[in-house]
Amino acid sequence: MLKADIEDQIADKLYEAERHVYEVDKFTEQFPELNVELGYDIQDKLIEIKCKEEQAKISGWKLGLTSKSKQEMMGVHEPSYGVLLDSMQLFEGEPISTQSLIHAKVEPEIAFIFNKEISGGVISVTDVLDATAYITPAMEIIDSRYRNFDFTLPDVVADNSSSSRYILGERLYQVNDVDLRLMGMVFKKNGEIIETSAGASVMGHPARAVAWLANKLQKRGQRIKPGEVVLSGALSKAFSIAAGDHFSVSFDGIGTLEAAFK
Ligand code: OOG
Repeated sequence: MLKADIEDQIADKLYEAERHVYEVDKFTEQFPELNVELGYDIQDKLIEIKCKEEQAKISGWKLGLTSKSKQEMMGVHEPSYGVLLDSMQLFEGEPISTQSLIHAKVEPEIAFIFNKEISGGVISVTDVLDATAYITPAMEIIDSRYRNFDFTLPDVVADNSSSSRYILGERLYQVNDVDLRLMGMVFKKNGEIIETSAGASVMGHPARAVAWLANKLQKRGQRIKPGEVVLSGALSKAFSIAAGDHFSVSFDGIGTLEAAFK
């Protein structure tokens, strides 16, 4: 077992790496006993530090590694989740500075916004859809604190599943008006199509990924609360960002979201 003070040290090292914009080596090499559950304990500690130091509040959750292309890209074969803080949210139309990012990448996602609590028993896709107030296009900016994005599942979980920033569309859509599985997606970089996909690339149905999250959270005594947002995971692989890049994601039926980097 890892000692609590080692968990504190890992959380601290990840926080400092983000704050001072540098990479660290994955911790499972030094501590082979670091497993996924301990990874989530470290994630909790990291979030506690960030909330305190940045006066931030939890705004929601993100899923990671929910699509085959992301799992293959990262060599990890199970999803993970992380916490979103209000300090991570950026807004469309404001160019995003890459200066405080280590080696960021961007991913197209579908965001769910909840108006009911999801809890009790085994949570299903229907429970998730019933509690969803709105959906909207999203982009997540991930920025692993690990050297060359090289990690195992416990490492990435400890690092809050590589969370860095997120942007949500500002038009909200009713979840019942669309078929999330068949919803087509076109992702463009600097005007060129770099990826096409559909909702079903995320665990067969993006709401299935959210149900997976809700069940996991329940086991750890946490839950998705009304008003919170959930990013349901990338529909494609992640793309590196450089200053001057412009990305846009369009989803069938729910519009386009754009992000410019400087
Ligand atoms: C882990 C986070 C991946 C997604 O949607 O698949 C993720 C990573 O690849 O660094 O957020």
